Amino acid sequence: MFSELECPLPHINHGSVSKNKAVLGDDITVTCESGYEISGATIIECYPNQTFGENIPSCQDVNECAQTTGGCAQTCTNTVGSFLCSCRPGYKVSPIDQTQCVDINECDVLNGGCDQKCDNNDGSYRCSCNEAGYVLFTKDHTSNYRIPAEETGMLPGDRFYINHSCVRAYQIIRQCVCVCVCVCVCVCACACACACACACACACACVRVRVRVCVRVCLCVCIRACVRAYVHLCMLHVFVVSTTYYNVFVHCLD
Ligand SMILES: [Ca+2]
Repeated sequence: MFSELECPLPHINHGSVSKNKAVLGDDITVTCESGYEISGATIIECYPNQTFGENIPSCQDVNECAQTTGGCAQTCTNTVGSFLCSCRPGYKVSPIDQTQCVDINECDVLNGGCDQKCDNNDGSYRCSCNEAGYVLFTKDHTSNYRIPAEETGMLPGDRFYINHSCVRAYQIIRQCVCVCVCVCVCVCACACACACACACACACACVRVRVRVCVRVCLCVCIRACVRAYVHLCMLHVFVVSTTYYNVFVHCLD
């Protein structure tokens, strides 16, 4: 009896062979696990030198994200032998279908970190201030409030949490200076009495700290003229000096 020449079966990482024994002339088929693809010949033969030759196939990882993003709705990450779907900030993987993403309602947890009002939206949320006299702290120095040196304003719990905190609105200081100038001019003529009355009223409208000077010149001119007229009345006197001529003269009276 001659023993058959056997070929030792190759070890294929992440793969397997179709037989548990191979003798001279046998063909075996190599298959890969899910998530891997074969590199090389699928079928190998047992040769007289009791090997399957030098070109033993191997199983290589399949990059599922390379095509159609692995079926992930948002982000696909390839792993060795598999892949993972993940979601952008503001979304989470759906518990029903792990390739899909659903919105996170941030307002459900600690009111989204908002001081006052929290509005959820698809992929995000928004804080706002609904109490009178308050505004949203959107950046350092909002309404004159400064972020302390030891904080960034970007973390929950910061004294002024950007886009979350509400601070009192900047107080507008109104300061107006009004100046009224009244000028009265009396013009009298002839020794008559003259009286002038002058009144000024100024109004300032200021925005924030601003000094606005309002000058109003009120010119009152009172002219009172007294005219004394002297009228000379003239009377014509005609006397008959003689019967032959007439003598005419003019006599003026006060
Ligand atoms: Ca949201």
